[in-house]
Amino acid sequence: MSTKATLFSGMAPSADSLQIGNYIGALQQWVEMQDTYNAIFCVVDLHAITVPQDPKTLAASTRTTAAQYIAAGIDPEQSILFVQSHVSAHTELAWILNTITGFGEASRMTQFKDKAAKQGTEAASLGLFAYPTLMAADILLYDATAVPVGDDQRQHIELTRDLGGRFNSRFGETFKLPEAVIMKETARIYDLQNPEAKMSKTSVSDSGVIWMMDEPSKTAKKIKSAVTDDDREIRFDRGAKPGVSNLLTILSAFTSTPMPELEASFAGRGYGDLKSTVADAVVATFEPMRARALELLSDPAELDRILSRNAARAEELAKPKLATVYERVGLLPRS
Ligand code: AQP
Repeated sequence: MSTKATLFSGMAPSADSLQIGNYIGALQQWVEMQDTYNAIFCVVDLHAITVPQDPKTLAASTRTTAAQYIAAGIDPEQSILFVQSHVSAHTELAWILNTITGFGEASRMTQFKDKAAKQGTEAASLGLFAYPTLMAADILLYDATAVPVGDDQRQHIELTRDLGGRFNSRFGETFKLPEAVIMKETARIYDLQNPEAKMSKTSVSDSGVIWMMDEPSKTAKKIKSAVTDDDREIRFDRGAKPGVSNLLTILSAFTSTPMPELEASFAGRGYGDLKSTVADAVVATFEPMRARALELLSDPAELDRILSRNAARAEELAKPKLATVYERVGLLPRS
């Protein structure tokens, strides 16, 4: 690999399509960053099984997520694009990190508290509790210093830095420590029907979620039915006008137009006009991506070959790092 810094990021295949928030908050920016970094993009299937999931659909969702990365512009010849469970060093390093993570330290992770609360704390698994140490392993294995994530992941990057630093001071300099690259402030996208709640792959209602794999007519219909307010003015104000602000955020991301310019261009125009403009912009971007993803999915054997080749590339980097870790910890090498 070159002298470029390494970037690692991933998304969980927790649904049969990514949603527009995943695109604006992550994927769109990954594509912009892949030339600047040695970029590694992972479909984190082992993270997806930390909450109840359907084993009948996981493999298909994993393929679809990978196809969507490629369809959005991730180049699997240039960047490394692979499936987490194909490289066993991730779980092996996660175990080592578990042994140097404090129980109290892990208990402070707010995402665990949020996700556990969704299922009822008693039902939360040990895997969900250990999610942040697996994520730390994902990052530290590759000496990734750039980790583009949403603001909700900041605490996990801090933990990764703490664990990497702790390992280095106990066992000798082994890992580079990452910096979180937090995505733009405006990048958070909210549910179309409930614009106070973050849009999620696992949102309860389908009508509030714009899926990248939805048919264009369905996408347009959902946007045209988005909740707004009784006022008539089009301006960005998350507190007073969450629905309108959400639509403006989407339009700003899809047209690369700064918010004040966008607001000025809608002066005197109505909500119907705003919704049609947003729908056109989203459809224009997603329609060709959906077509490309469907094309890739029509030949699963070829897609699997791409993923397998890329897993080998990832493994080439991960294996020697894991061997160093085992040696530093004092594990007896297998002869
Ligand atoms: N609504 C959103 N707005 C902006 N960014 C978002 N991301 C997710 N939702 C939004 C970003 O997408 C990446 C996805 O990471 P993930 O799949 O590991 O999990 P997540 O953040 O929990 O995503 P979801 O869609 O909400 O999935 P579920 O429902 O499975 O929990 C991250 O970089 C995130 O910031």
